[in-house]
Amino acid sequence: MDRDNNEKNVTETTQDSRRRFLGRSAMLGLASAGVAALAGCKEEAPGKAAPTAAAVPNTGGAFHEVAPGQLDDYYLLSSGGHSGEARVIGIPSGRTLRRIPVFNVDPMVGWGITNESKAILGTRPDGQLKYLTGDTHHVHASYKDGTYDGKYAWINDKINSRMARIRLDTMECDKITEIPNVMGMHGLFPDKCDPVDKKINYTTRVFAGSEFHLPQPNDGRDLDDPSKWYALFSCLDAETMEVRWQVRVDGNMDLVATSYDGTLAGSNQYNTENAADQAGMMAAERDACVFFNIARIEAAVKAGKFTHIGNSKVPVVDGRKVSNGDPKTALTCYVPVAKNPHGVNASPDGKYFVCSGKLSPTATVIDLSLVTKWFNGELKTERDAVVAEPEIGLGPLHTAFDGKGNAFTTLFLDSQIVKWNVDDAIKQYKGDKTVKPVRDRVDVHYQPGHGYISMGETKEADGKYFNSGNKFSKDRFLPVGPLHSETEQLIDISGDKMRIVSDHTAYPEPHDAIIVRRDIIKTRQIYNLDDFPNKVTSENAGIERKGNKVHVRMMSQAPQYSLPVIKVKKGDEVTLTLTNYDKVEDLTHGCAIPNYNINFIVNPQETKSVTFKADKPGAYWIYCTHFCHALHLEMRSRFLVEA
Ligand code: K7E
Ligand code: RUQ
Ligand code: CUA
Ligand code: CA
Repeated sequence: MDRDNNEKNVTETTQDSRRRFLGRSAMLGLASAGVAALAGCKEEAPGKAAPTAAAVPNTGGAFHEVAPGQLDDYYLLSSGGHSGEARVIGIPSGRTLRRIPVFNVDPMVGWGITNESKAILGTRPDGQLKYLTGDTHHVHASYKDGTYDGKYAWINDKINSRMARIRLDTMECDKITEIPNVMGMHGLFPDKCDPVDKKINYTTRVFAGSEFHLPQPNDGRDLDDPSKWYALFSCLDAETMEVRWQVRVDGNMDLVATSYDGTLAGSNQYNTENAADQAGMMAAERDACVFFNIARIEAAVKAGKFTHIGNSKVPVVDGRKVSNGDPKTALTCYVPVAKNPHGVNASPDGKYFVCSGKLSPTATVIDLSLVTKWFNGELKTERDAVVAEPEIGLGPLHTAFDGKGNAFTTLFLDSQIVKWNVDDAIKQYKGDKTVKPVRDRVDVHYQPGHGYISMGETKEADGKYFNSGNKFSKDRFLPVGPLHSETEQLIDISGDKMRIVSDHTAYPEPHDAIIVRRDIIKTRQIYNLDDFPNKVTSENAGIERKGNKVHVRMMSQAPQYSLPVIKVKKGDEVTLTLTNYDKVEDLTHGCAIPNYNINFIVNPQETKSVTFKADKPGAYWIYCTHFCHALHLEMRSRFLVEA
């Protein structure tokens, strides 16, 4: 389908496009059915690494199908957009395995209801949650030796500028940090090793950009003078999640990428104009990718060359161009890239960052060794670090890599994924007119945002699957009212030609995700009783009163709670702590108290607590919400509130 046709697609009737796509998929169906019959259904042993591209036939076969009872090859860890959550999906099946509440409230888990989750989310002085909203876009996991170590993933909240961490052994959020002095915290990326101490070949920092510039401090000053506002780049400690330092920049920051050698982090900037309106943000012909020299920034912080903003204790160093004129001491380097870029991605060979043009039909390839040369005073201009700028199509957003020298970029306006060869793009940029970097294009349905490849953000990029996260599904699924599901399309990229192998629905609206080989993630089967300092034991179980504070300590073991009756007085402040003594994997119990807005689960050997005011006299049946036993419905306890 050519570009004109595609453009028209966006507005043509459902009837027309439906017919066209039925035709297409019928052909695809025939092709794959034939080869599937010859090749049989390919299955892999659990824990085995994905097969190499050479072993996978390009022209069909059902290798992406996961038969009943079979396990997926990969975990896809996805953001959930303004649902505020994270999601875990099996690839290639597309089956949803888990939804992880992060910035949202989730009554299934009790996230935002239990004391433990409220402590992570943050509360106001009256004990209510500080925020009820979140907007997650980017998920990236911790590294060791240039690949995932399966320990953590980080996810952003663009609305309230928070960074959350998810433990990958329990798939639960364990820390959230609100970043000071920034708004629109969007891109994030962990580092992959230390720039100075080469023994640290794993993640110890997480970087965050910020999209919106602000009066500093944002306390009501300078409201009418946006020219004084600015944005900050932040570095968090991967373990403590504390903000270590911030860098003041010119312009804004969108997404973030890091180099494999730990020396550089970079962020694409679409508002180098520092404009406060849309026309202003599109004024310049070129914007930039700003690079941060991590070792120099940390040396500057150590040497005390920083300031503070308002009440924040975080050291802030100056990364503006005016203060960084000499490359040999500069903390930042602004490499000009095509207009209003969206996305910056690091190639798995460690050599390049690619920024997409968004308002330019090009991708800009930056050679990291040349950025380092610039910082050493050995490169004439920042722009000389650009080694290619191939024309790839309209509305390029995000780029992923197959580990075989090819880049795959989502084209939002063209509704396509374009595959292009990085080395050929570089040759073309040098003047070789015979090479054509673009290798293949495939229509996706429709308007792709993020695209990502199995293990594509690691040195183990395996070039097997590309997931296209499409922003509009239009006619792909049964209509469900004015709000449509989104489409996630899985594309087999193991051969020369891309091939869409399945459509999956997505509840709006996931943005970025990563696809992690399943042998990397090792989840716990049950919790450890002793990890919970407030665990209930046979010694402390029961009801303890101190004035009008009542502490109820209860245990659960299928199909019973340890206390059949709990009696309190109206006006008491009740804390209910529940420890699940079941040891069987997945033998979870729920705990709901009607009319009191209490609902949470306790997994095997886990402890959780809730605190609330017993302000309604009467009898309330505490009941188990999570089907646990043949006598699950009988698993109840009387909560009696005396008038
Ligand atoms: Cu990563 Cu959606 Cu936040 Cu692009 S952004 S699509
Ligand atoms: S009852 S196992 Cu809730 Cu209809 Cu069901
Ligand atoms: Cu315990 Cu259901
Ligand atoms: Ca711009």
